[in-house]
Amino acid sequence: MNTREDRVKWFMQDRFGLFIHWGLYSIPARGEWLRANEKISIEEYQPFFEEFNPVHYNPREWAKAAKAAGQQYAVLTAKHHDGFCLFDSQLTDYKATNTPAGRDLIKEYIEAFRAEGLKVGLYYSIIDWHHPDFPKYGDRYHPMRDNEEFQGEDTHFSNYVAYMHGQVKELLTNYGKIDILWFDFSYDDMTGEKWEAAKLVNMIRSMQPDVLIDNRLGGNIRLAEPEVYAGDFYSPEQIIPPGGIVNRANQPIPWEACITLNDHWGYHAKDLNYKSPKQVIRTLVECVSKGGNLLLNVGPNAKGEIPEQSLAILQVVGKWMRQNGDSIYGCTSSDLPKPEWGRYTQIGNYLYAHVYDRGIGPIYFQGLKGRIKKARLLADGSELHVETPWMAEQYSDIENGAFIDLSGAVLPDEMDTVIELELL
Ligand code: H79
Repeated sequence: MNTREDRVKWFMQDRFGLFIHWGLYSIPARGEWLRANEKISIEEYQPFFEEFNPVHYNPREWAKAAKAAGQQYAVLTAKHHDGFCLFDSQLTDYKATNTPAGRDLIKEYIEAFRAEGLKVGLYYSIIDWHHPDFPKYGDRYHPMRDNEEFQGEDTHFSNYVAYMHGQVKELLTNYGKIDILWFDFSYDDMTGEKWEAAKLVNMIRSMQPDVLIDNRLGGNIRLAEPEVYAGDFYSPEQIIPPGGIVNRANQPIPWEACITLNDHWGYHAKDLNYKSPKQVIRTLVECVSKGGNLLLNVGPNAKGEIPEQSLAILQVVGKWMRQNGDSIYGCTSSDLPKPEWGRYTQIGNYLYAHVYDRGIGPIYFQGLKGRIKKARLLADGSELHVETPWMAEQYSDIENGAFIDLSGAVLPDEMDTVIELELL
């Protein structure tokens, strides 16, 4: 029997993934929520469907950029809230195949990312602002929420549920193994059995027992209620849970923080509020230090290109990851308290000290007296020495601590210098 523990093994090992928000909304370039934010009707949105022609779509390049950044998996929007499908669904005409793009873009994504050795995930919005049987009037997120013409409209929500289940079935049938299904999202009474979530997940598990499913179908993952659709991992959005996440028995629950690089998921031409590479690296380290993953988002433009600002950040992160990946992959939180100068990640006997603030003199490790077998600078493997500073016996609070001399060490970068400590 396949358990969540089995399913999430690779996921907790890999730690770092690429989220990709891409669809018709990349043309107006005001983020993926523009239909709801600006109350844009289907008809007003139609020109983007007729124009969608991503002449520079080359998912092999996306995959190479992700791989070079140290990312091990990706999640692409097969369908976002606007209902537009990047895949060749037989259940709708509202798909990439019928735009000037003229083909199944999900198929190309999956083949490209697989070829680069990355795991592949699909984001699928259970919200759908295009399907005629998805309720419009009064739904607090729907673009047509205030239009009187839809008040009392007789929709048949069960048609939508059948459509949604049918599309999930297509995604699990036509592209080989899918590693993650990332559903988004439940709210108010649009939750759980309203989506026929138990039936949906039973179908998914019967088709692809190993696929990971997020926690947004409406169950409670902390309480595992109901177990069938509570989800394999928790999905904090634009936030890192301060102390990680545990269930009632105090056992850690797998989680993945999804975070944007600027302030939008979908391409936004004027949003240049990008995070720095240093912020991104420290965000990744923070996630791992609290037992979680980071799913870092890019929003390719209408031509199919990842914005150059995003590529530049990924490149710097990748350089750091090549030197310091051992402190990320397979690592998790340490039982030691958060140190003054940065953070810890750990795997078995290997403790990784992420030094953000070197300070003056030797660096101090509370509680590690006599426990350090070897210390090295992770970036270049050079040895560091445990020492006892001059007159240290007169300090008041160091009985259990150890000092490491960094004076001769070249600290390779200011973003996060990692010291690998092999513990006894
Ligand atoms: O797919 C991405 C988002 O489109 C979707 N989930 C991620 C992964 C999402 N973003 N926000 N939400 C779901 C929750 C809703 C937030 C809202 Fe709003 C606040 C909706 C209206 C106010 C954000 C701000 C969206 C429009 C304005």
